[in-house]
Amino acid sequence: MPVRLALAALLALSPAAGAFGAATTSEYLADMDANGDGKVSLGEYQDYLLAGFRAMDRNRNDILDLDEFPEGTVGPNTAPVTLKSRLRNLKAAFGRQDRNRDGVLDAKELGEPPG
Ligand SMILES: [Ca+2]
Ligand SMILES: [Ca+2]
Repeated sequence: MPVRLALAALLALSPAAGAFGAATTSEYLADMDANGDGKVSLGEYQDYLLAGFRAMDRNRNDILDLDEFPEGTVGPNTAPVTLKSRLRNLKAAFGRQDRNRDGVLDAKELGEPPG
Protein backbone atom coordinates (compact mmCIF):
# COMPACT_ATOMS: atom_id res chain seq x y z
CA MET A 1 0.00 0.00 0.00
CA PRO A 2 1.44 3.44 -0.82
CA VAL A 3 2.57 5.34 2.28
CA ARG A 4 0.05 8.14 1.77
CA LEU A 5 -2.87 5.71 1.67
CA ALA A 6 -1.57 3.92 4.74
CA LEU A 7 -1.38 7.22 6.61
CA ALA A 8 -4.88 8.21 5.52
CA ALA A 9 -6.13 4.85 6.73
CA LEU A 10 -4.42 5.32 10.09
CA LEU A 11 -5.83 8.81 10.52
CA ALA A 12 -9.30 7.57 9.65
CA LEU A 13 -8.99 4.96 12.42
CA SER A 14 -8.05 7.55 15.01
CA PRO A 15 -11.23 8.82 16.70
CA ALA A 16 -10.01 12.39 17.14
CA ALA A 17 -8.63 12.77 13.62
CA GLY A 18 -12.07 13.03 12.05
CA ALA A 19 -12.84 15.86 14.44
CA PHE A 20 -10.68 18.21 12.38
CA GLY A 21 -13.68 18.37 10.08
CA ALA A 22 -15.81 19.87 12.88
CA ALA A 23 -17.99 22.55 11.32
CA THR A 24 -18.28 25.05 14.15
CA THR A 25 -16.24 26.19 17.10
CA SER A 26 -18.72 24.64 19.52
CA GLU A 27 -18.39 21.26 17.78
CA TYR A 28 -14.64 21.67 17.88
CA LEU A 29 -14.86 22.42 21.59
CA ALA A 30 -17.16 19.45 22.22
CA ASP A 31 -14.69 17.17 20.44
CA MET A 32 -11.74 18.40 22.49
CA ASP A 33 -13.65 18.66 25.77
CA ALA A 34 -13.12 15.12 27.05
CA ASN A 35 -14.69 15.66 30.50
CA GLY A 36 -17.60 17.70 29.14
CA ASP A 37 -17.17 20.74 31.39
CA GLY A 38 -17.52 23.14 28.44
CA LYS A 39 -13.88 24.22 28.56
CA VAL A 40 -10.71 22.80 27.17
CA SER A 41 -7.85 22.20 29.59
CA LEU A 42 -4.23 21.96 28.53
CA GLY A 43 -4.38 18.17 28.89
CA GLU A 44 -7.47 17.89 26.70
CA TYR A 45 -5.92 20.22 24.13
CA GLN A 46 -2.68 18.23 24.02
CA ASP A 47 -4.44 14.84 23.86
CA TYR A 48 -6.61 16.01 20.99
CA LEU A 49 -3.85 17.57 18.97
CA LEU A 50 -1.47 14.66 19.58
CA ALA A 51 -3.81 12.20 17.84
CA GLY A 52 -2.09 12.89 14.51
CA PHE A 53 1.35 12.48 16.06
CA ARG A 54 0.37 9.16 17.62
CA ALA A 55 -1.14 7.91 14.38
CA MET A 56 2.06 8.76 12.51
CA ASP A 57 4.41 7.31 15.16
CA ARG A 58 4.19 3.81 13.81
CA ASN A 59 6.91 2.28 15.98
CA ARG A 60 5.55 4.00 19.12
CA ASN A 61 8.90 5.38 20.29
CA ASP A 62 7.46 8.89 20.86
CA ILE A 63 9.60 10.23 18.02
CA LEU A 64 8.43 10.96 14.50
CA ASP A 65 11.39 9.74 12.53
CA LEU A 66 11.84 10.97 8.98
CA ASP A 67 10.62 7.66 7.56
CA GLU A 68 7.36 8.18 9.47
CA PHE A 69 6.64 11.57 7.89
CA PRO A 70 4.14 11.62 5.04
CA GLU A 71 5.73 11.11 1.68
CA GLY A 72 6.78 14.39 0.07
CA THR A 73 6.98 16.38 3.32
CA VAL A 74 10.62 15.63 4.15
CA GLY A 75 13.09 18.27 2.93
CA PRO A 76 16.82 18.75 3.51
CA ASN A 77 16.13 20.65 6.77
CA THR A 78 13.44 18.35 8.13
CA ALA A 79 14.33 16.99 11.55
CA PRO A 80 12.67 14.24 13.57
CA VAL A 81 9.99 15.52 15.97
CA THR A 82 9.94 14.29 19.54
CA LEU A 83 6.79 13.96 21.62
CA LYS A 84 8.44 16.22 24.18
CA SER A 85 8.98 19.06 21.72
CA ARG A 86 5.47 18.60 20.33
CA LEU A 87 4.03 18.87 23.86
CA ARG A 88 6.12 21.99 24.51
CA ASN A 89 4.89 23.63 21.29
CA LEU A 90 1.29 22.76 22.08
CA LYS A 91 1.68 24.20 25.57
CA ALA A 92 3.01 27.45 24.09
CA ALA A 93 0.16 27.59 21.56
CA PHE A 94 -2.36 26.91 24.34
CA GLY A 95 -0.88 29.76 26.39
CA ARG A 96 -1.20 32.16 23.45
CA GLN A 97 -4.81 31.13 22.87
CA ASP A 98 -5.77 31.44 26.54
CA ARG A 99 -6.35 35.17 26.28
CA ASN A 100 -7.76 35.68 29.77
CA ARG A 101 -5.10 33.40 31.31
CA ASP A 102 -7.51 31.32 33.38
CA GLY A 103 -5.82 28.08 32.32
CA VAL A 104 -8.67 26.82 30.11
CA LEU A 105 -9.95 27.64 26.63
CA ASP A 106 -13.60 28.54 26.18
CA ALA A 107 -15.48 28.56 22.87
CA LYS A 108 -14.55 32.18 22.20
CA GLU A 109 -10.85 31.61 22.76
CA LEU A 110 -10.92 28.44 20.65
CA GLY A 111 -12.54 30.36 17.82
CA GLU A 112 -9.70 32.86 17.66
CA PRO A 113 -6.49 31.86 15.97
CA PRO A 114 -3.49 31.90 18.33
CA GLY A 115 -1.85 35.31 17.98
CA1 LIG B 1 8.54 6.70 15.87
CA1 LIG C 1 -9.27 31.10 29.03
